[in-house]
Amino acid sequence: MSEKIFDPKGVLKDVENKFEMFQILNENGEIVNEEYDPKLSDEDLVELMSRMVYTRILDQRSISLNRQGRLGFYAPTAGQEASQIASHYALEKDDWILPGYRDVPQIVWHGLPLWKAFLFSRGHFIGNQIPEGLNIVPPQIIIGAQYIQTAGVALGIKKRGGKNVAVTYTGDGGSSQGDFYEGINFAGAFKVPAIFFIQNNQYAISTPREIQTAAKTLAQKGIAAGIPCVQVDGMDPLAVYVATKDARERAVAGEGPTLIETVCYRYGPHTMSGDDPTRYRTPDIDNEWAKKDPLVRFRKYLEGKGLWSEEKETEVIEKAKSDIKEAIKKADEAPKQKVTDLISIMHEELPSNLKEQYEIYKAKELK
Ligand SMILES: Cc1ncc(C[n+]2csc(CCOP(=O)(O)OP(=O)(O)O)c2C)c(N)n1
Repeated sequence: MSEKIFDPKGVLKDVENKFEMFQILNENGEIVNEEYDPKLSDEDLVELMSRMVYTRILDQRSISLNRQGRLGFYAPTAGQEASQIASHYALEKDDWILPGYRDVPQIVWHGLPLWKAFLFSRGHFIGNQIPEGLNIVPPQIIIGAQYIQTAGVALGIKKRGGKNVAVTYTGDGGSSQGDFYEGINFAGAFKVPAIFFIQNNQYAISTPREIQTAAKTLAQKGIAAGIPCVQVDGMDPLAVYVATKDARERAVAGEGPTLIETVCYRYGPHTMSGDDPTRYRTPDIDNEWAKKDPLVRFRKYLEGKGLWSEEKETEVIEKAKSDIKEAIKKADEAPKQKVTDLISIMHEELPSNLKEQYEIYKAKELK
């Protein structure tokens, strides 16, 4: 028995001190945690790096297309490639992904055609029509809502005896929402196969992580829900991959959900809708995080193994650019959306009030 049975402060301290950031590959591209090296095949290492480079280009091009007025809503992803792409790399095709608005790369790598992702950005309903057979839910805009939906999807998987998992992502800000707590609590209580990510990119728009919550880590929030939880270096693709793979294996084995905090950084603005990051962070902070860049450390690691070169990187960049060019062209060919489309795609049979409105708009559109 512990010596002190009344020690609320000590209990908190004990719990918080348990959380150490899990890392395998350091900033210099060196393995620092041999025991957990997933020993991925050369093919996997190259594929993972290729996907991260491709995604960085997709981000750069999306920003520039947005500035040209050719895309609409866009939330930049640079800096979060390890968190997004390496977590996705540990999943299987039949796993369900319930993304937030910044998590478009994961659903693109899960099979969503790029031209549809561009239409999502434009607010076109076709962008939210996920092709049959893809286990993807359209990106959530309401902060945290995807957490409760994920608990529900995972419960469905469990009831059907599925061997897949439901995976979701929110941000550091999202982990302050009621939906966040409800989602992890429900998932824990029903022991459902879910993986919950908090991508702690340090800011919720302009609110820094330090004033978001009194909790020392965001991972520890899993403790109250009684679910396994871990804080991972979100700039380290190998650590993110291993944590995800482990969570997935336990979920599929019937051991329930896991909460993973990936400590990362968003290099760009919150969205392209007008916030100015220089108002809430300094170039020094930016520079500190640039040194941790997931692409830089993974490139060093792969170059050390003779698996990566400038030519290979150029090849990936050119492929990304040509795919993007083709996809934006295809997005441009989508029919202009009409009010009647928005009404009719929501209901198999229209309620009488909408039927009335449908007729009014139909008549207008025929003019
Ligand atoms: C319920 C709700 N409240 C407020 C907003 C407005 N809003 C959009 S993004 C955002 C910040 C989210 O930050 P975080 O969860 O850290 O995710 P990040 O954008 O950094 O990925 C807020 C408050 C919203 N979309 N939904």
